[in-house]
Amino acid sequence: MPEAATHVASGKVREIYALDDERLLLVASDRISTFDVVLPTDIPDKGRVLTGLSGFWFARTRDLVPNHLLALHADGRSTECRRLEMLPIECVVRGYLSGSGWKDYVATGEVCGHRLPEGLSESERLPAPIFTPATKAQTGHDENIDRAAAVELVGEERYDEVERIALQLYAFVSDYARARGIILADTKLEFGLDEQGRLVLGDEAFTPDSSRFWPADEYRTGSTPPSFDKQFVRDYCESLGWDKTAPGPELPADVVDGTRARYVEAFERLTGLAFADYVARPEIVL
Ligand code: PZK
Repeated sequence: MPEAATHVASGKVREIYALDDERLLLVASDRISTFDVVLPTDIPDKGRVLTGLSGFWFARTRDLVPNHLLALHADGRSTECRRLEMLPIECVVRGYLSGSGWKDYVATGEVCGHRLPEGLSESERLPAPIFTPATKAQTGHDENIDRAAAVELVGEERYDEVERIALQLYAFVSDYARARGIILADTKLEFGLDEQGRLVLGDEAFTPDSSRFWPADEYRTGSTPPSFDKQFVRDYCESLGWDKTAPGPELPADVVDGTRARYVEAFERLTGLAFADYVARPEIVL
């Protein structure tokens, strides 16, 4: 990292630094969170896998929407990005009924104002993907909101634009992943505006941390399908009877190795590239 870079923000597993007025440095760590708690044990190369996947999707979706990526650094885990004015909503697209979408459906029959058919099961594929915005909570959990609440935050024209673009992005990536045996159940996107007020895709995109990836051959409804990347960690944590409050448990070597292998497998299946080649030359994803 350059000496002069000043720290701007911390996510649970990522950091942002300012390079200058126009550019940010995003650094993806190897930290992993489960049940909303960051664990004390790193997963080697996790930050590289997420950075490489994000770059891969940014390169393949630029004709749908411009994105903030300026450069992928040789370390494979840090990127230079355009500084944007971020929109104050999380842009979630759901193709399957899971997580908070499932909870809201059970309670109300709706998700973010989308009335859904009766009798759907947990993890069921939706008749069509839906755009389900959420507020950006500073602390605690994002709150799902309906169209009217999101329009209050970004305006009607911008809302219609992010909904249309987010659904197009989901359709492109979910088709791509499905052809490689991976279901993209849902995904969270963040958009910003450039100096001209044009919509730009920011943050990370279509990574295991921002999306639910399920192995297609293990997919079933009626429960939560195994997570492509974090299932070993979740199973291990459940086996301990840990109460899911901080601090989380340290992970044994076999759980670390198995989880690292799952991240690398997700990268290789989705991109068709050898992860070792990415580590040697990160720009191959672009
Ligand atoms: C920005 N975040 C959330 C992400 C963190 C925090 N291109 C951009 N321009 C301006 N601001 C942001 C971005 C991006 N991306 C995103 N906070 C600010 C966030 C990753 C790590 F610590």
